[in-house]
Amino acid sequence: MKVVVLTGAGISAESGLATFRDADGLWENHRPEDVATPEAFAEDRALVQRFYDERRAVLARVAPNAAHRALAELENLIGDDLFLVTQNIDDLHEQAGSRRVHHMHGELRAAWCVSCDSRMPWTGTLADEPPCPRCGVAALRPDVVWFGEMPYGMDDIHRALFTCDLFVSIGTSGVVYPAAAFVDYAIAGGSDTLELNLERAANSDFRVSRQGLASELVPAWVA
Ligand code: BJW
Repeated sequence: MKVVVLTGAGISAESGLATFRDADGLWENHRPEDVATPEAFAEDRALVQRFYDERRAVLARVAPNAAHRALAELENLIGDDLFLVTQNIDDLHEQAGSRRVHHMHGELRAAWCVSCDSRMPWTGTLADEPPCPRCGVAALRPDVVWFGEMPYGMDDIHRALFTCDLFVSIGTSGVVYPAAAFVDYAIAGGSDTLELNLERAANSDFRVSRQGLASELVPAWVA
């Protein structure tokens, strides 16, 4: 049975990473739509770099939870029949042992040089605008996907969605596209659908929807 799992910020909430749209989701009074855009980066690079520097610092202090571990176990059980796609830019799936993770919104621990188009690991701070180690131009930005930009790996994701038997959405509010439409693509391809989330998401076309903590619902579903 081919399974596509989509995860969002809610799966990392119990590890201590703030979600975007829950009560504590604002950052210095900025909505995600204010800092996660190319326009915000063009207007105030320091503000946006600080937003990601702080999140990188928090990521260094947290660990995966039972939901991440259950998905790593699922990969051990069904191997390539699992297609795990995350909107999250943290690496908690990898830290839990998942080996194939599709980061459709990029990765917090990666930088992208918009001058020479190279990508590189990044664990330090970007706020001091270091030059690119490859081309020497100061044009590094977080390797993440902002509003108005094309998410990564969409061809592979669409293929997986249209050919899966089960689509499972975990810890996402279902308001950000294209991920919010994945449930519709899966239904169009004939797949069954399941939602595991604290509350019913905005895109509630799921055949089954269970409400609760990811750390409880996901291990129970995998077992
Ligand atoms: C728990 C829990 C616990 C809490 N247990 N659950 C109409 C159609 C198509 C596109 C658009 C459209 N209208 C507008 C657009 C464009 C735009 C968009 O969607 N805007 C919306 C605001 C309407 N989309 C884009 O621009 C995207 N690009 C694009 O569309 O390109 C064109 C294209 C067309 C066709 C195909 C392909 C491409 C790009 C979107 C990029 C989003 N980027 C961000 C930032 C990434 C970097 C970073 O992390 O800083 O991605 S914004 C932010 O939102 C981040 C997240 O990945 C994303 C989703 O958030 P998520 O994960 O759902 O978090 P929350 O906080 O919203 O929800 C958490 C949920 O967890 C809640 O439900 C809680 O209840 C739950 N929860 N604790 C279980 N313990």
